[in-house]
Amino acid sequence: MSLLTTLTKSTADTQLISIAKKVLNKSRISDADGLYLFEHGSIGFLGTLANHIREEKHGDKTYFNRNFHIEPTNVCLYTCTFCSYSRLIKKRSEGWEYSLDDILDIVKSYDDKPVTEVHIVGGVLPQYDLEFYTTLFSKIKAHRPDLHIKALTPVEYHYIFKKAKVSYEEGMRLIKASGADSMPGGGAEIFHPEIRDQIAGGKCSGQEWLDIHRIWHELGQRSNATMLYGHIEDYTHRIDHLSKLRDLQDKTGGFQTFIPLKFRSEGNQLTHLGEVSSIEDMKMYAISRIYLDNFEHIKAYWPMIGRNMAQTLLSYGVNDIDGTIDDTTKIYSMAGSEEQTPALSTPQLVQLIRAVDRQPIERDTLYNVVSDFEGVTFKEETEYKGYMPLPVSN
Ligand code: V47
Ligand code: SF4
Repeated sequence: MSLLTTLTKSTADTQLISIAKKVLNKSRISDADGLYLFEHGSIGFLGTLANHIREEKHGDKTYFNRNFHIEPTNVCLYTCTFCSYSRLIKKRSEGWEYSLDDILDIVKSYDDKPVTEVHIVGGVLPQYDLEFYTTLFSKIKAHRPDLHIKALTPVEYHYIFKKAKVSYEEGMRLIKASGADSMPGGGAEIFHPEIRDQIAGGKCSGQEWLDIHRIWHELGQRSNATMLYGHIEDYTHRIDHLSKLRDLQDKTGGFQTFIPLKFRSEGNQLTHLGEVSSIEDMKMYAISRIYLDNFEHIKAYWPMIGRNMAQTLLSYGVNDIDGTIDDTTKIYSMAGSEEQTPALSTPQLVQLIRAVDRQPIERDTLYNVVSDFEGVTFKEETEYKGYMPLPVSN
């Protein structure tokens, strides 16, 4: 039975079928189609379509990398209402503020480990300025040239360039020259000012976020994109966000991965909203895969969504689950994620992917294959056997 026949049997909705036909004919869906999918697409319908695209692009290949995070500080000038991690300047004694040497010591502590990427992102504070970061990146590169530096978001860049009185173009050139290799997808939240002003007021606008990524791409560099969903936005804001990303990607082709980030509600000013259901998560990932036809990869970041859900999402358009992490990020454990000490060894990640009949591929940040684990088995005691019990927190 063809996929279209299967889909036609699953719904009597002719508009859904006409969207499916576009997808199967590799035509782009419109914003109105995207909205229709959010409003009327069943989880079975969306999953089938998204999985078809995922398997056409990547087969069963599921990517991860060996990485660690450094969060220079959790003290922040801004007061994003969804953020559980930051401490206001007036309460800075409750947080941490690493010096340049502290950060270099963390990098050095990985000297004997086969990691390929360091992900650096944190709060915004005056002492972490353009000079601090260019010095930091050049010292990391001098110490370990093969370590890919994925660092900072337009939120930090906008702030440090303004403070240094340099244009975005000049600032990004200096950042590139100092050794930063790529930019993570954070700080995007929801671009639409109606929502952004309420949840992330004061930091860079949606347009500024897009401008900084465009300039970075024009310098020949790659980056990721995210969207924070499941709080006060509605489906029109989500489509507006996806549409702006798709337009920029048409112009530059510089985005590698799109990462939907589910709002986690513990310990922030939006706790009263609670969290959206797993069904809503599956829809969000599937529609991202269907709508973003010019993005090669869709990532489920397991420390945020939880490892079990990350496995499920591999059938809803996802083909990447980020990396080993090594318990080096606090952003999601502080926001109530299931993953309170996020760290998975390479054998555990391989087993997690194999447990749902997908093919694990270790990649570097730019998706070059490091290992396909063909014929590699791991010792019994390190195996990840499907749905592992989650750590219990008290
Ligand atoms: O920008 C903060 C989000 C982002 C919460 O590019 C929250 O490979 C949900 O962007 N609930 C930072 N989300 C993390 C990020 C990221 C993570 C992993 C990989 C990559 C990549 C990028 O985290 C922030 C914000 O959107 N965030 N608090 C919260 N309570
Ligand atoms: Fe600061 Fe980032 Fe938290 Fe906003 S999300 S308060 S910019 S650390």
